[in-house]
Amino acid sequence: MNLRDEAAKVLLGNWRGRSTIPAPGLYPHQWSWDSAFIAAGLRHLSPLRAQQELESLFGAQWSDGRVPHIVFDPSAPRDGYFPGPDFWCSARVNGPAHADTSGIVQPPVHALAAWEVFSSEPDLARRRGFLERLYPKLLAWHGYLRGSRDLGGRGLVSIVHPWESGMDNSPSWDAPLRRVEPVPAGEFRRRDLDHADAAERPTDADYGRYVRLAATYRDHGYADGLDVHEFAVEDPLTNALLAASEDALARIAEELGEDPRPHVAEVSRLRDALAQLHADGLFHSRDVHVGELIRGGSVAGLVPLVVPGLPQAPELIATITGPRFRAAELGVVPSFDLTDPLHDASRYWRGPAWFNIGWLLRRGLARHGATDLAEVLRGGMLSTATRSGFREYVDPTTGEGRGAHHFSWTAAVVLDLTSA
Ligand code: 9WN
Repeated sequence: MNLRDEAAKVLLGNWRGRSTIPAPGLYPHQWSWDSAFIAAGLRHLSPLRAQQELESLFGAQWSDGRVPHIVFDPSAPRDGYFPGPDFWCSARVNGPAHADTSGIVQPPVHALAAWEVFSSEPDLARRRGFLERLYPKLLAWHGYLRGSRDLGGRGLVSIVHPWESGMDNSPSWDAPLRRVEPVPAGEFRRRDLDHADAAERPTDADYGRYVRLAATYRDHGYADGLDVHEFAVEDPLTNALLAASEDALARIAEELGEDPRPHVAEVSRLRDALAQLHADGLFHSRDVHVGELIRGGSVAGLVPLVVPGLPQAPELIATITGPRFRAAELGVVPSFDLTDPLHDASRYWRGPAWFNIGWLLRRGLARHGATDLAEVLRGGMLSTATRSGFREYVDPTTGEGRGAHHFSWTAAVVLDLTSA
C-alpha cells in the first residue's frame, strides 16, 4: 500500500459517522483542534466529510461562543476517557442541550481549516451553504476569545488550562502549574495509561493539577475571570492561530460578500499585540498572575510564523534552524529546545515532534519566503510518518514513533502534504 492509501485507511477507520476520533482507544471522542487538522486532510478524500467534520464540532458550540475542546460521542462508553462527560457536564449553563461537551477550549485554527476545506471544492461548499452557516459561528467563537479571555487586559487571549494550549505537558506550564494543588491520584482514575506508556505521558502529579483546574472552572459554572482561573497564560500559539484564522475570515467574508476589513484590522492588531511576547529569537508565554514572560524554548514560540507580515519572521527562521531546534538537519521540529535540560525526547509535549505543528510551521516558512526549509520539513514529515506508522508523535532525532497508533491528524497531514 502506498503512503496516501495508508493515510486514507487511518482516516476512514477513525470516522464515526459525523466526525473523526483522534485515535482508537486513547481518544474515543471528537477533539476541537484535531478536527480542524483532520478536515484539512480529509478534504482530499471527501470534501463532504471534511465539511461535516467542522459542522459537527460547531454544532456543539456554546451559546457564549466557546467551542468545547471535546464533544463526547454518546455511543462511546461514558468512562472510556477521563475526564469524561460525567466530570464536565454537571455545571454547564451555556452548553448545548443536545451534546455532552467539555467546558474548556483549544487553539482557534478552525477558520483557517474552513477556508482550506471550502477552497478544495467551492461548488459543493456553495451548494451546501457551508461558509454561510459557519461564518457567524466562527465570528462568535473568536468573539468569545476576545471578549471573555483577555484576562491580562493587553489584547491577547489567555488560556486557562494546559489542555487549552493543545500542548498539555509543555515545560512552559511547569512554573504556573506549581502553584496548583494537585487532586490526589487516588481520587480519580486515569484512562490514558490503559492505552499509552507512562513514560510518554504526563506524570500523576501534573494530571492531578489538570483535574484541579478543570474542576474549579466547572464549579464556577465555567465563568471566566482572574479570580476563577489560577492558571492564566497568554500563549503565542493560541494568539498566532487566532491571527491566522482572522486572515482566513477576511477571505471567507469576501467570498460571502461581507466586509473583510474588520478581519484585516484584527490581524494587524494581534500582530502588534504578539510583539509583547517576543524575546531571544522566539515568542514566549506570559504568566498573567505573575506579569512575566515564561522564558524557555517551546515550539509554540515559533508558530507565529503563520501570521502574515510578521516582522520577527527572520529571527524565528534563524531560531528554527539553530541549535535549539535543528529543523533543517532533522526534517522535523522538536516540541522543546534540544539544548535545554528539560528536553525529553519521548514524553508528550516536552520534546517529541508533532505533525500538526510541523504542518503549521511549513506553511509559515513558505509564507515568509523560506521555501527551501519548508520543502525540507515536508520531506522530513512524510518520511517520518511512513517510518513511524502514523504515530501521535516521534522522537525528533531518531524518528521513532511514540504515543497513540493510527493517529488521525498525522494521516491528515500526510494526505495534505502529498496533495500540494
Ligand atoms: C487532552 C487529542 C488531544 C490533542 C492534544 C493532546 C492530547 C488530551 C489528552 O490529545 O490532549 O485534551 O488526553 O492528553 O495534547 O493536543 O488535541 O488528540
